[in-house]
Amino acid sequence: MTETQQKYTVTAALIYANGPIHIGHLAGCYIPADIYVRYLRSKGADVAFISGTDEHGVPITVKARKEGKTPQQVVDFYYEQIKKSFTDFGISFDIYSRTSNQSHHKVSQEIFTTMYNKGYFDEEVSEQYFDEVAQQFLADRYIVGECPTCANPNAYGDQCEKCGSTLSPTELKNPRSTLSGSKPVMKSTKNWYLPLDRMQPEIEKYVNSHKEWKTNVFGQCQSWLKDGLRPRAMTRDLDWGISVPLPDTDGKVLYVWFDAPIGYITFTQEWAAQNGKNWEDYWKNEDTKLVHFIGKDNIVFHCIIFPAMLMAEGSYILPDNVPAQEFMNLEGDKISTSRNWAVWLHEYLEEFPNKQDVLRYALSANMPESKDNDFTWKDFQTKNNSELVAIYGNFVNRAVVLTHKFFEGKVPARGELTDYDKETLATLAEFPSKIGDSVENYRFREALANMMDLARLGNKYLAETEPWKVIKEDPARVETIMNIALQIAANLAILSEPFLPFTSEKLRTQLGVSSVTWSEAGGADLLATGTQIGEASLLFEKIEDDVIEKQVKKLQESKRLNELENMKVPALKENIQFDDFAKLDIRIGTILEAEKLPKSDKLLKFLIDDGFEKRTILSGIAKHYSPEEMIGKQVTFIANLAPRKIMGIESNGMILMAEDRDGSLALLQPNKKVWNGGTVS
Ligand code: B3M
Ligand code: ZN
Repeated sequence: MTETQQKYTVTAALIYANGPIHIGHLAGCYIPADIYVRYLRSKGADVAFISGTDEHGVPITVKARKEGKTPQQVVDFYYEQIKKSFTDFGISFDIYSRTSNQSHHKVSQEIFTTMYNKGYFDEEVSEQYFDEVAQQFLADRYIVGECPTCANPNAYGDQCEKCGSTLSPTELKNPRSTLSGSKPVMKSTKNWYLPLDRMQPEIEKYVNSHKEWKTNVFGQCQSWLKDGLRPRAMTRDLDWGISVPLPDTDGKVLYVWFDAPIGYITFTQEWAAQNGKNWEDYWKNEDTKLVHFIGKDNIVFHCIIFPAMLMAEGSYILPDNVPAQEFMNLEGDKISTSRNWAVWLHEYLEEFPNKQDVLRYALSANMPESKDNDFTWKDFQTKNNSELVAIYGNFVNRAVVLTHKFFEGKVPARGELTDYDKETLATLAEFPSKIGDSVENYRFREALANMMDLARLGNKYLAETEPWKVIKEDPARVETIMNIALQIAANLAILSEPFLPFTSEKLRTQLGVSSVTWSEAGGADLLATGTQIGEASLLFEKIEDDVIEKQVKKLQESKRLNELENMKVPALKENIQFDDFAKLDIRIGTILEAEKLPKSDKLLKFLIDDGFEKRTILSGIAKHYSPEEMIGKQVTFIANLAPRKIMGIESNGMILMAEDRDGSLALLQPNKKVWNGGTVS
């Protein structure tokens, strides 16, 4: 089989359709997958790039409950939104489908049945947590408790998001139901288990035959294997999901991690049917390479559980590689949907229309390949201004503008070459394989840096040959120089396509380069002499400080609002007896005079008509109320608080205020005017 015919099935994780997508998703899975696929296509490989939404499981039902919608309404909404974001950012899936499709239910049930008939499931009655208030078994994310590994008090029943360990509900300490908050009880139920323990030797052999996997991936598999695999239930007591294709299984569905990866298969079938292909070529042919792009939290499912399912079923190829990424943080903090600490793709596009490539670039340059990484707006700005504008954009612009200036926009002929020209062309020739090697080995940051080195080569070439000076004495020499510069630009248009597809397209249109064939790149004849090139158009534009500051402020504000929303009311004080309360003399009075204390920014001094006489009370509310607005107001105050001297003034009582969650104060007033000196009880 020649290299150009190699078949690839490349998948990108099926994200839960329970929220919009953010930069962490792009950087952690979809951009690397898209770079890889665009590169493979450019090399002439036969690729099926498959993805879609995961529409089952507890994450969906939890969201539905929270929003007061049905699970179907939730997935219908987010499927469309997520799909649109991917299209907007140029993620070039061949199909983007969904696991709630009937076709997928059918395929999942068939695979389950095949495994069942081959005796691959152990039927087991076990005690599971049950919420008596909600009358429901508590699988996966319906239960939280303390993580046995890292003591995170909010670990889920299937996974601790803090330390990444995979859990089962019974391992949690102090479990509580996320439905009702109540303490769950044990109740027996029947489920079907995949005997990973018995399959361990086979799985171990498979994993060990892939020493080339990324260290983070291989390492995580080894630690699982070392701990010893345990049987894992492939069914759940839930009402949302794919029904279990066995008799008497009402109220049970397939485990979401059983059906979700099968989605890759279903969607390939859907795509093949729509495009006159044979899906089995992509899943049942030993020569096809199956590659799963995922985030690190999904490693065990793709490297151990799904391969075990495929082995059990028996007729499928196994994943050839699972290049998992670590996490992308945001401004030094973990991206979090619940805390609204994220840059959402649909919001980004509203604020930076047509700047998809800038985000793709910034995320690729910082891609969390081997460790978690951080996205900051400042770095985003630097990547744009000092790299895309100053290097890529600047080079292309100079090449195009000078060609128009000297040669009316026609590609001049290349004459005799100097040593420096030859050296430059030799360097140029190395780029396709250099970038390609990095991509093939899933080193995307390195690949991107190599691609930018090509733009640097172009800039250096123009800086050293100085066509703007040479034009006066030796116009023929400048023909050669501009020819070479334009050939570099044309190469850049092809070789940057996997990373910057929108820019590449603009540049190809500008230069008249029609194909993106990797094998044509590296040479100096991409542009024929005499070709008319288009006018220079700006590929990137500078992003100013105020634009970046606005984004940082927006993030901080959303964090602040979120903290407020999640704030807990202060704990209750100890009980007191009625007699204790009766000792307080609370009264109503009217403010006659109010003034600021000159040396304090907090205190206001009030003169109050308390029904007997006039009394002075100092109150620390100057930040919340002006003296003017207090005059004439009725207030509630403690009348028998022993006098206190504050800043040399005697205060006789205390005005009562309610404190809001953000610390602002509200005056407590009777809701109709009462007589001054009226008691409160
Ligand atoms: N839906 C988890 C996630 O969205 C899960 C991935 C499934 S991939 C088959 O991160
Ligand atoms: Zn933990």
